[in-house]
This record gives sequence, structure tokens and C-alpha cells, in this order.
Amino acid sequence: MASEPTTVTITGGGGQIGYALMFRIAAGDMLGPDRPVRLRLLEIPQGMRAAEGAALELQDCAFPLLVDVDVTDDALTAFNGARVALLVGARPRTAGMERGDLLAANAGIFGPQGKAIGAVADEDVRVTVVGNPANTNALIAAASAAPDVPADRFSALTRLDHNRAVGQLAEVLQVGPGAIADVIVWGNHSATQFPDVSHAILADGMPVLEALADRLGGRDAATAWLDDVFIPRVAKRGAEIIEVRGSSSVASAANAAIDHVRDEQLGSGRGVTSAAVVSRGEYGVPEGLVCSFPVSSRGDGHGYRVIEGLDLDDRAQRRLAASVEELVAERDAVRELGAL
Ligand code: NAX
Repeated sequence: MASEPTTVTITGGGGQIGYALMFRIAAGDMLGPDRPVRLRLLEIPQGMRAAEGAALELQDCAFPLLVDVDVTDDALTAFNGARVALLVGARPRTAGMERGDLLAANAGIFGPQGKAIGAVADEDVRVTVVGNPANTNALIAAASAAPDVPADRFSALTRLDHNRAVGQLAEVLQVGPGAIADVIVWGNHSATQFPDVSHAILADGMPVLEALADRLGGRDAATAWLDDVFIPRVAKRGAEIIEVRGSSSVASAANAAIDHVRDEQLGSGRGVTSAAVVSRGEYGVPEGLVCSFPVSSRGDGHGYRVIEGLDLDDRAQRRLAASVEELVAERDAVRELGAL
């Protein structure tokens, strides 16, 4: 067992996703069975009791990898020495709230947290933003952590969308999710996202598009299913879960966040996965936007790299452009608020 514990900070530690995350992290699901962890839970004063209660439960699990748990409402304490930070706590949209109000409220959270990360986190910190609007919150946090932390240490979660896409394909193709590789989610973690199967393959090497055509009665039927059923269902899956379950996605979101950080830290293996990372202009996405791309990680400490050179047909380019347009509008709105 490595002797030095890794400090993992979770914001919103008193909330639902925070609760689902911490037990799995403490069990070694995120950083592996050899890395002891120290958990730091950041909350606002109203959320402290819930986070403290969760910390009592963590103690009761007696996880061998869990060195200790701190609960705090002070960002500088929470991020001190953090090597992995999961920014989950965010201001939800409430009735009557305009988009601009939502962006402003979250800028007021992610700006100061980015600043605190820049001031006290480990120099190799990796930050994953889960709280919505995740891409733009990551942009704000990265801008606020500069110049102490390079922007490419920040990413936002689109792995849940990716996993949802794989789950839908597995169902229609009647294969296990593990048999499907190279699905890509492009763009914003919002209804404009583009789950793309044009590069996806099955374990036997068969393109997913061909398998869909076989299953659904031809290429046109497969395209119609993708446009009319698959893409909207993946993009609106969060709303479907709320409708059926009566509550938002929690365990699946925590699971995706663990997949995201585990692959970033330990390597993503063969093929591609999806994560929203800071654009360097890949695929024509304006530099600096936090956009979901096809990515991979070698687990060598350099984090996710965008996989370049994939073909996008006209239809795919239009979908990516629409999502990027939304990201640009969000960036411009927070710029106007002075948050960038
Ligand atoms: P909850 O409302 O259960 O928990 C949020 C917690 O954050 C609360 O305990 C609250 O007190 C705390 N909090 C608020 N402001 C804070 C601050 N400034 N510092 C520290 N803590 C703060 O929400 P939950 O269901 O856990 O969802 C958390 C976020 O994840 C939401 O923004 C949600 O929209 C987002 N999601 C993102 C997903 C993604 O794929 N990127 C999917 C799932 C989820 O919808």
C-alpha cells in the first residue's frame, strides 16, 4: 500500500451525489485498492450537519483505505493539499430563476472555489466539475485558479451522458455494455449535447452503425432511430429519471464521476471515452471553452488528451456547432457578469 494518503475534496458533501460518492471513494473504487485517501467535505453552513452525519457513517464503515475525514465550510481548509477535487455542490435552478441568475449564482460559488484551489491545492491537483452548468462552472473555476493552476487541470463531467449512451445502445443491440467501444459525447452537458455513435464499434470489430442497421431494418431506419429516439433520450435522460424516480440521478452520476476520475488518474485503456476539457481549438471548438470531446488518458499524470483527426460528417458538425454555440453564449454571459 502506498504510504502517502491522497487528499480528495468533495464539495456539496452533504448532498445526494456527495453521499453516493464518498463511500465508493473510501472503498478504493476511484483511485484503486492501493491508495489511501483523506476525504475533505466542503459544505455551506446549512449543509454541514448532513455532511457531518455522512462522516460518522464513513467512520462506521471502517474502510481500511480511509485515513481521515474533515468536514468544513471553509474553502481554504477544504482544498488544502487537494490532489483530486470533485466540485459537486452548486446552486440549483429554482422556480422563476432566469438563466443569467443561475450563471451568476454559480459564478459566485465556482469563482471563489477556483481561487481557493489556486491558493492551497496540491500543485498537481485535478479538478472535476459535476455541479451544473458544469462546463461553464469549470471554465469559471479554471479562470479563477489561474495562474497558479494550469487550466488543463480542470474538466467537467460528461461521462454520465457517455454511459447513458452506451446503456441505450446495449439495450437495442442486445449486447453487454462492455461490448461497446468508442461512443463519443460532444459539446455541452445539456440538451444540446451530441452523443455520436459513428465511430463506435462492437467487441468483434463490427461498426455500431452497421449493427444498428441490421437490427432496425436498414441504414435509414438506423439514422431515424438515432435522430428521433437515441439522441433526445440520452440528452434528456436526467428529466426521464426525475419523472420515473421522483428524484434526480444520484448513484449513476456518482458512478460516472468515479469513472471519470479513475480513468483520468489510472488510464482509460484502449479506445475513447468522453470528458469536457479545455479546448485548444480541436475540431474547430473555440480555444478555452470547456467542451466534451473524445478523450483518452494514459494514466501518466497528464490527464485527458483530446483524440484528434476523427471525421465528422455534415450532420455531426451541425450538432457540434449548435452545442458549441450554447457554450459560447454561456461564456459570454459570465464574461458580462465579470466572472471571467
Ligand atoms: P444536492 O442539492 O443534493 O446537493 C448539493 C449540495 O451542495 C447541498 O448539500 C448544498 O448544501 C451544497 N452546496 C451548495 N452550495 C455550495 C457551496 N458553495 N459549497 C459547498 N457546497 C455547496 O444536489 P445533487 O443531487 O448532489 O447534485 C449536485 C449537482 O450535480 C447539481 O448541480 C446537479 O445539477 C449536478 N448534476 C450534474 C450531472 C453531470 O452529469 N454533470 C449529473 C447529475 C446532477 O444533475
